[in-house]
Amino acid sequence: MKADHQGGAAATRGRGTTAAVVAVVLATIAGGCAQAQVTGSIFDPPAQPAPAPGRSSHPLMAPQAIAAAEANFDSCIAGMYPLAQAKGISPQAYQRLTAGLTPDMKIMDFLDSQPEFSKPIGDYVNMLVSDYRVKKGKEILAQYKTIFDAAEKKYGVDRYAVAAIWGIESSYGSPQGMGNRSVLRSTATLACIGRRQEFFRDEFIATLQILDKGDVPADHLKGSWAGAFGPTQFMPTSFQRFAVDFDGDGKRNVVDSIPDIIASTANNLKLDGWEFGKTWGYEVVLPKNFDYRYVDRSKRYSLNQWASLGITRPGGKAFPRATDTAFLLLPAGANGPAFLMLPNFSAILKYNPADAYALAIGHLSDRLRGGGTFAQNWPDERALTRSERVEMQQLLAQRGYDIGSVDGILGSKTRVAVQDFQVRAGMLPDGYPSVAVLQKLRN
Ligand SMILES: [Ca+2]
Repeated sequence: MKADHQGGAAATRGRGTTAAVVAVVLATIAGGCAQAQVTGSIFDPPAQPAPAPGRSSHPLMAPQAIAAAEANFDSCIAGMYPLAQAKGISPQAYQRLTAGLTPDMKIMDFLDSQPEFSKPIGDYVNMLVSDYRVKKGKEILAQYKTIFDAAEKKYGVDRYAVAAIWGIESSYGSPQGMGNRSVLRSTATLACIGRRQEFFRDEFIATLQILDKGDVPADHLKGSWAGAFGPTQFMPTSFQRFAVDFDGDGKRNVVDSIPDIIASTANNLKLDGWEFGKTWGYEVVLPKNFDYRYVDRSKRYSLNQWASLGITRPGGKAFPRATDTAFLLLPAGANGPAFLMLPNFSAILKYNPADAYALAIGHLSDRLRGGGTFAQNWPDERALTRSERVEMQQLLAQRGYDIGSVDGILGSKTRVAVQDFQVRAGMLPDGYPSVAVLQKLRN
């Protein structure tokens, strides 16, 4: 699904409620992905005090701007009709579907919240790949075996990956995981108020199309504050691109129809580049004195080449298909597990561009297939808080590094800068923005 990260807690795709905290950390600390999609449920921060609107410095989030947009809501909705018309929605349908719509102002708090998450990344992965999800996922795979058989055959996507997405996104359709806000109201609100209006106009129109066609009954079209819905948390525009009718009733109902849910999610992964018969990645062990400058996702080598650098799998297992290319990822830095990531990891990242989230999906898929837990332990050290991430960027910028904008989102530029700084400071250059690196930068 498309990515559209604008920074801030509220802007990452990532959809299950249990995962609430994950995507922030993942996208900002470990992920470093320049883009991530807004989907919201992951960011409904139930334990967080709601921040005051206007906490970000964006002019459209200023209290006066929000109040003015709220007052203008009806005419904003009316003004979007041409966009709907271009998608074949009649004036009558538009009138009917938008009648009585009011903005959900609570969403502005979510949109602008920037919670401080500093749990270690391993905690998030462990939280996501819970014993419950492993057990429930195996049950789901057995219960819907014939559907998984058919979808796997048609779309060429590993059933365990589809089942893992289902599990990570919503704990297999738990009401809490799916969110309970009207998708139409949420997307209408975000299309007219706040700093993401342009992005959400498309989501709003896509939502109207779903309702106009009757793919999902209106009272079932509920989801996260940002409009992700159903057990695998489709955004409305992603639904339009990827959803399929797999039970043959003429509706693409990714909320109520198990065949449609499974096949649509498989179709999404397929169109995002899933290669059938291959895995997403391998946990690997690095040799002593490894040159950590290879930890760079732009360095893609064959598994053979990686093996020639002394990289092995835990237990000494061989790499199947040694010509597959992969990049080396150390999600928690040199003190944590290492992985060689294959192209299917990138396909999962398109579903949710947060490393730990994608790692959780990959790992859960392995667990569902019967695999074990990771061989290496996650380090106990905490991740940087948001203010520390900002400070790290400021300190790097002061030393002349180009780290992009100072926004607390540690992307690839920051990682490269950290790596270079580590080399100069005599540290292991794993590119990981650790507390130790920050302390060294302060000196
Ligand atoms: Ca259907």
